[in-house]
Amino acid sequence: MIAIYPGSFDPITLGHLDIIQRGSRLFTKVIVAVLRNPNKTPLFSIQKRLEQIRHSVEHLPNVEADAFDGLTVNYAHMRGAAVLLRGLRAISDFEIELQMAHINKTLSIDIETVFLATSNEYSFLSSSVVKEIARFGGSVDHLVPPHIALDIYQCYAQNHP
Ligand code: COD
Repeated sequence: MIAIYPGSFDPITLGHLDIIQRGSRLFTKVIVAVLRNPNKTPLFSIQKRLEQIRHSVEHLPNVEADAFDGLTVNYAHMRGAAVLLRGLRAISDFEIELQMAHINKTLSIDIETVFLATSNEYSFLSSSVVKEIARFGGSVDHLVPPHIALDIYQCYAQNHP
């Protein structure tokens, strides 16, 4: 069974990677799908995010990364996926995720959303937190893979010479 793991991944964190790694043991294939979102100004381009994800999942043969536009359920149909994989960190996630799962169900009855609870050590972790720490000069070495930490430091060094 193929699962889509959709998100912004700006950038991908160890919390996301934990969900991907665990998902890769449950499904025959996991497609990490990055939304091309014209309403957001990301830190990293789609190409860069795909590169970061691909480098981070090199050791997982049944995981791939791709970009998509429009509705996630349409993309899932196009890729032959029956599951949307999502991560849950806290009650605040639950409200948003439940609403999204219900909306997606109204759009496509045959696609199920499967939630994995965050691992304890990543329950506080988000891409926004990573960016905020780095923006104020803190270390993100314990929150993202080393190659992504370098990208982030480089990005903020360029923005704040
Ligand atoms: N531990 C566990 N899970 C985590 C962690 C962590 N530390 N950090 C993030 N996650 C989970 C999130 O809960 C989420 O499930 C997933 O990882 C991705 O997170 P993000 O923040 O990168 O991505 P989102 O949540 O902003 O992505 C939203 C979508 C792009 C999936 C959504 O907006 C979407 O489907 N848009 C397309 C339009 C559409 O289909 N709309 C209808 C549905 S609303």
